[in-house]
Amino acid sequence: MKYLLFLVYFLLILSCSNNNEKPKKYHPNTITTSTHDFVPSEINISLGDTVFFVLGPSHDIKEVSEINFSKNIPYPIEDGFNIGFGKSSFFVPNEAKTYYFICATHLPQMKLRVNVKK
Ligand SMILES: [Cu+2]
Repeated sequence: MKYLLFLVYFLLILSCSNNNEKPKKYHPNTITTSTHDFVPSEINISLGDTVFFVLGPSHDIKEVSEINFSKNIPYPIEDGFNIGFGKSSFFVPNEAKTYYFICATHLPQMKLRVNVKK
């Protein structure tokens, strides 16, 4: 009887630990999307660090100039960084400066600053 109780207990533990409700754990430098926001909307990193992106299906991301960022103009920087809708990717900045990103669909709300220090 004790053995049976132990077995039931063991199976219960096993079934609880195997569910898929655990929150996904990403690298700390990961930008995700929630409703109409990048999460976080600003990130501070060091030169040489990698920023990871996990975008929801209704969001894309484009690098824009500081001026277009402040004026909510979704015109991308030529040869700038961008990711398509719902895609995951990563970005390795090669300069210590602030990089500006937007999701064109959800301007003026959906913006991201990546501050890179030396
Ligand atoms: Cu968006």
